Amino acid sequence: FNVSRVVTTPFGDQKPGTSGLRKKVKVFKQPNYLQNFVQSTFNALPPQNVRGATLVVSGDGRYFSEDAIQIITKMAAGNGLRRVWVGQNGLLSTPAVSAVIRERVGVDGSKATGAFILTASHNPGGPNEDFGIKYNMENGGPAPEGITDKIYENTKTIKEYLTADLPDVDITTIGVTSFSGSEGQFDVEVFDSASDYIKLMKSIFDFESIRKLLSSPKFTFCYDALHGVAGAYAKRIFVEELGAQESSLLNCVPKEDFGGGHPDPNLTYAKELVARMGLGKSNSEVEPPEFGAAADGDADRNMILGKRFFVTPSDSVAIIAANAVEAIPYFSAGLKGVARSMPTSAALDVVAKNLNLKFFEVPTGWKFFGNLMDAGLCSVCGEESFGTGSDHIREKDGIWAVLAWLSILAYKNRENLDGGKLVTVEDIVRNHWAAYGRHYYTRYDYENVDAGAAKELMACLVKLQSSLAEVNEIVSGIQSDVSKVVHADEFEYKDPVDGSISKHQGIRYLFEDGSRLVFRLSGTGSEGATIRLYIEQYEKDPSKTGRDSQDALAPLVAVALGLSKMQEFTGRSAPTVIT
Ligand code: VG1
Ligand code: CO
Repeated sequence: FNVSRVVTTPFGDQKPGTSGLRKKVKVFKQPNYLQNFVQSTFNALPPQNVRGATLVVSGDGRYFSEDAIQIITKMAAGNGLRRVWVGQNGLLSTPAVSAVIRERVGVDGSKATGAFILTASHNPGGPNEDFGIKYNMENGGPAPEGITDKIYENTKTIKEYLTADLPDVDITTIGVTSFSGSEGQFDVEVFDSASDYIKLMKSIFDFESIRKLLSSPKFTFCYDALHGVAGAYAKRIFVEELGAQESSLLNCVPKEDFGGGHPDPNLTYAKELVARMGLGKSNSEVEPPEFGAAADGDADRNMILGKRFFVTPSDSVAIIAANAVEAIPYFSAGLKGVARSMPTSAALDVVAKNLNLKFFEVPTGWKFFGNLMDAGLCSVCGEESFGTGSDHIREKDGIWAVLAWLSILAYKNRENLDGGKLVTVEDIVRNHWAAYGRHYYTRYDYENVDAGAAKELMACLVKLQSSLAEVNEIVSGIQSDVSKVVHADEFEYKDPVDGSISKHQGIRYLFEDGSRLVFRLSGTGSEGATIRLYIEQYEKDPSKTGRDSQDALAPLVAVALGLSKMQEFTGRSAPTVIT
């Protein structure tokens, strides 16, 4: 093949957000748009991660993925990479990409040094929806801010990109295709999307005990992939490996437009699962399953449900941490530490304190957990946004979280499956609250708000922080019975491993009784601004941990809306999504 230099001009809007670059497909389809970002990434990497290197390219299979894979493959050859690895049909979940970078050995003994993950995660897909691209490093984790800043700088000055005149490669068939260029050979290796990931899961969990649980007539199960890439793993893992019934899988055929749905596993968007679990409005006579779970488009998120019961993601990570050592073989030697993102509830903090574990609070986004894990400081971590994971890889992992819950259930029921009453998901959560107290928690999202208005709202909240007296006057004017604000700031994080500092990571109002209000602007949207409001209240008294969460939080919600003048700034009387 021959390599050519193509002249291009910069786009001004290629700043990576919380998790890569996400834009409407129409934006990505502009001539040279994707190429500019890919070349800017190659130019930002150390030379040894480009020349002669092995790159993984795959994603959640959304619309435009196949085109992108062909474009990136040609550019990889043009930039002197030695080989590209592609999951069959271009499918790899985000956690599987992380596992493949860390664990996979190619047919010729090669190892990967990085990946382009093609996904916009939980954002809808299709010609009129979102596409996205993100670069992951040698450790299997998202590029740190040092690299993403450099990529962005490069996108502002780019003048040319390199590409090879290769034919399109067949990504549907497993095998290696070789090409020779003036500087040597270039290979494209298409491999099975699931086998490396399954091997890793088997090394972490006791599949035999989970199989026993899933095959017990007492235990019923349901998994909804929302037509995302989790479908490429669900049948192999839950049905073939663990013996679940095929009818327990919902929407497990990956589709490029997610069947027209919004592949976000929460109570609003995972409608079918929510109804099946008896949480919908129309309560059918069919008895709901004991356990239900869903994933997002790229399968790094998870929602865990019990029969007519919702587990908040903040509780989920705390409960996994509290039970990991007993229930999951990978952790049997103990946890190195635990971590959560700042807006995630403090349920994990209480577990860390009780079990005497190292604890870290990082900004939103998985990239901040990676350094802690690489340094051996953290085993289990999570975010309130339905992200849970561990140091087995450097991404959050939706199927891992389900297997973790199934392991806990299998462990708690190890003597009950043949006789005795099943310990349910709800039992596990209520027992956890009784032991550790409960963190009532909710998040309000105001999506696609005018960007200027959102900025102003945030600026006002920052300004207000200079006078706690004024804040408390406003608070007591709205609700006389909530506790006092004792501290307010903009969250700033100093990475304990490399000392790097991340500023402006969200506005916090901390109350005397441990309650918190947090305001952030989303960094994953593709249109306008999304304001996220996080509301949390701690209840230690076991007699008061059984309340309905929206009831319990109503006074704090009123304070948050009043303090931020939400309606005044955004014109919205209600959030788009409540989780
Ligand atoms: C959101 C979540 C954050 C998560 C990120 C990526 O970011 O809040 O917790 O890490 O999405 O998840 P933001 O900036 O919109 O709040 V995913 O599954 O979209 O890769
Ligand atoms: Co995701």
